[in-house]
Amino acid sequence: MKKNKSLLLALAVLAAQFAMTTPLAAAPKPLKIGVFIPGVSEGSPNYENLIKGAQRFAKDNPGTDIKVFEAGYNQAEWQEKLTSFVATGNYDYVITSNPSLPDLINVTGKLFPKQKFICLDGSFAGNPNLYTVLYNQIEQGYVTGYLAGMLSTSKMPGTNADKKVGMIIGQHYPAMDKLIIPGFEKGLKAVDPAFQVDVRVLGNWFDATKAAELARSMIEAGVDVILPICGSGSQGVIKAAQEAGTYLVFFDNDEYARAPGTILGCTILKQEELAYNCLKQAAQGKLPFGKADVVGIKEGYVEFLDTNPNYLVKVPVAIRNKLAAAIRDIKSGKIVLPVPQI
Ligand code: RBF
Repeated sequence: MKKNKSLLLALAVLAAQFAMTTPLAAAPKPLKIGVFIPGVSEGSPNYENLIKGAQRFAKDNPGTDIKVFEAGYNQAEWQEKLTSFVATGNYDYVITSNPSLPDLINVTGKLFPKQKFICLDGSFAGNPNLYTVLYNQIEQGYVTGYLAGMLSTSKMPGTNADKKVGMIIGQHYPAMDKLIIPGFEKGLKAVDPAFQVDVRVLGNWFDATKAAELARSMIEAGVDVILPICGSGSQGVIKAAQEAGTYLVFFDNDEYARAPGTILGCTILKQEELAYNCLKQAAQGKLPFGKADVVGIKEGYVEFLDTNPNYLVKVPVAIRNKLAAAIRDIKSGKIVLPVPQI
C-alpha cells in the first residue's frame, strides 16, 4: 500500500514537471507564404496553377497568409526582384516555379541563410534551404509527340503526307533542349522514324502576333500539327491553326475549350496539386529540403486528358487506343523514359 502511494506521488510529480516544460501540443502557427512568379501569371497556366495551389492551401488552413509577386518578363531583373522579395523577411516559405530559378535562389539564398525555398518545374540538389520538383517532361513530350505523329499521318482533313510537325517555343533552356524536345521527337519517331520537328523560337513568352507569323510560315512549309510552348504567345498560334484548318497539341493545362476541334490533345502538369502538396508537407515539417525530386505519369503529376469531348469526338478511335496503350506502357514500366541531369 505504502509502495503504491509513493509510486503515485512520483508519477504525479513527473506529470507536473512534464506539464510545466512541455506546452500542450501547440497548434502549428499559420504559415506566411510568398509566391514568386518569374513572369506574368495571366496566360501561363503553370503560374496560374501555382497560385491556385497556394490559395487552396490557405483556404484549407485558415490564418495562412499569401502574397503573390509577379517579377515581369524582363529576366535580367529577376535576381534583384527575388532578393528584394526575400529581404522583407515576411515569409516562412517562398514558393516559385521555373527551371531557371534554382540558380537565382542559390545566389539570393546566401544572403538570407534562414529562408526556405520551394521550386517546382526546376531541379537542384544539395542546398539545405531549397526543395525542388522537376516534372518528367520526357514523358510529357513523348505522349504529346506520339499523338502529334499519329494525327499528322492520319487521313484527317488538314493533314498532309509530309512527316513534319512543329513547335513554337518561348526560348531555349536546358529542360526544353534535354527533356521536352527530345521527348517529343521520341514520341514522333515511335510513329515513324522519318518525322522531323520544325522548332521556331519566339524570343519571349507573350508576343501572340509574332507567334501567329511563325505558325503561318511553318504551316506553309508543310507542318500540320504544332505544339506551342510560348506562354500567352500561344493565342497567336491558335489563330493561325484555326485559319489554316490544321491542328494543335498542348502542354501544361486543359486548353481544349480555347479552340474546339483545333486543339486535339493536352498533356498536363498537375501543378496546382503539386504546389498544394508541397506546402502541406512543409507545414508538417516533412518536406525534404536539400532534395531534388522528379515526378511523372506514374506519380500522377503528368497526365494526358483523354475524357474531354473534343478529344473523343474528333480523334479517331484507333489513334486514341494506341495512345492509351502507350500511356499504359509508361505506367507499367514497359516504356522507360528516364530524366537526365539538366
Ligand atoms: N512558360 C510559360 O508558360 N510562361 C512563361 O512566362 C515562361 N517563362 C519562362 C522563362 C524561363 C527563363 C524559362 C527557362 C522557362 C519559362 N517557361 C514559361 C517555360 C516553363 O518553365 C515550362 O518549361 C513550360 O511551360 C512547359 O511545361
